[in-house]
Amino acid sequence: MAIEQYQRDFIEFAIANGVLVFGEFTLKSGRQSPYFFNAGRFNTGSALAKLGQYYAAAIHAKGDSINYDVIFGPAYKGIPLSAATVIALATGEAQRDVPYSFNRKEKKDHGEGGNIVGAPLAGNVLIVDDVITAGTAIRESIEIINDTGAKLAGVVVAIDRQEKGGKSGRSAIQEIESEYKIPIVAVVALDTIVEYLREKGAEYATMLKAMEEYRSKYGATY
Ligand code: OMP
Repeated sequence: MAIEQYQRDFIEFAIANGVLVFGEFTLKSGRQSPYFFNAGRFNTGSALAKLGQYYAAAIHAKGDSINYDVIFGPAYKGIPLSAATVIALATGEAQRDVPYSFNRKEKKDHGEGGNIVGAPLAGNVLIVDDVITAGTAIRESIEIINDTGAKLAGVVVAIDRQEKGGKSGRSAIQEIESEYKIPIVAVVALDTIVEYLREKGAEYATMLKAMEEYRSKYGATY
């Protein structure tokens, strides 16, 4: 599998910030994972600025296949990610000033009504989130968009863990793409990380072995 230079850079950037870590982790799905991607650790101005550029580049790389008017960041982790992405879209190569919004998790009964904060959810909405494992979080976000009557344009995440989604052996992303007929874009996937570790050789040999074992247990079959 070929790994692109920007993906290598992104993995190194995530490792350097303690975002991509190796060890033993229990996931939301209950699976025991040898790695974890904690986007909350991109917690400085410069890290967030750079992260936004990776998301913008991933969207840009898809060209016309993603047609979006608004970006939506699901609470909580999607909020800074969507803000960083629209800043990068406005100031970077795309030079596009895109409206964005996010949801509140709590119901609000005073002031500005509704659970959506920011730009109105109208037209084609692109969801920006952190990670897809079994797809539960993304399905919840998709429901929020569908409830508003806006159209879902697609989803962009930093990492696709390429794990089996439901009953089929396909990945959660593949299942959601075919169910909702939308594109899902990820900066990197499990395969990219495995390939990166392989390139690094002895330094990451133990992690590589654990990652390959995990992939054979929970990885999607294509
Ligand atoms: P699913 O809802 O199973 O797709 O899991 C995705 C969510 O799990 C993310 O939005 C995170 O809250 C969390 N998560 C991570 O942040 N990083 C990981 O590497 C793995 C998970 C996870 O628990 O699966």
